[in-house]
Amino acid sequence: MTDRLRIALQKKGRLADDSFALLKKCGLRFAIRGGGLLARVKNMPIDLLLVRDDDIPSFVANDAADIGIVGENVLVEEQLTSQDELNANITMRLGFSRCKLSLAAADTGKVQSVTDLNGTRIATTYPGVLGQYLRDNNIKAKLVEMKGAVELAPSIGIAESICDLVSSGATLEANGLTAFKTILESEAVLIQSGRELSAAKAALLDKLMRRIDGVIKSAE
Ligand code: PRT
Ligand code: ZN
Repeated sequence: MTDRLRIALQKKGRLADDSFALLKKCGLRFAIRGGGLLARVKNMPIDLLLVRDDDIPSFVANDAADIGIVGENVLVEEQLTSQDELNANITMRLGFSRCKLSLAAADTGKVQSVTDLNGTRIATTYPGVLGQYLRDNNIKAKLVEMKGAVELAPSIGIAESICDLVSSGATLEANGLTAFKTILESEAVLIQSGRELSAAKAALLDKLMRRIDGVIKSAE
């Protein structure tokens, strides 16, 4: 069993660059090259596992990584949809990649607010979070699960509204949609399982978390 601390990170995408930058500000020296799944930190016993963001919660839960950096939206979705209870929880909020998971619809359509959702179809890539919201609010609507391009669903006639991530709002606007309800606010988070780490790893993680905290505070 390796005694290097394993951190799962998004390889490429909206979380990747800020995750790398945060770790570099914490003093980790590493180089990300195309292709590889693994990057070794040169000056500390840490390995970076470079994966798709969707795989990060299960990597942490299943002991392929000790900690991970992922969007809270992805963690919560995994928690709500995984077969067994997911052994991965937030240990620190990181303050970047902020976005909202919002319900949105066309200004001209029949859905203008949450009260109009009963009996309609909602397109989403977040069936777990949306399903939970609908159950909690006693709304009976049909989920249309998509893998992407959710914002096109109303115009192609497969749903009356959508539930998707929003940051600037430009995508909604470009598709003639307006957000009418936020069901989850998200940011990048550090996640960890409930498993105990070796004393050496625990000490290193403690040091890393204090540095992350310092970096976040100095940016405020
Ligand atoms: O390849 P991989 O699976 O790793 O990446 P991915 O394509 O699944 O995810 P990626 O890189 O797009 O996003 C990673 C994480 O960034 C998300 O899980 C969120 O936590 C966070 N994030 C922050 C966002 C956004 N902002 C965001 N705006 N993720 C996606 N979007 C999309 C949104 O789905 C919509 O299509 O951007 C569009 C809306 O953006 P605006 O600015 O037009 O509102
Ligand atoms: Zn993804």
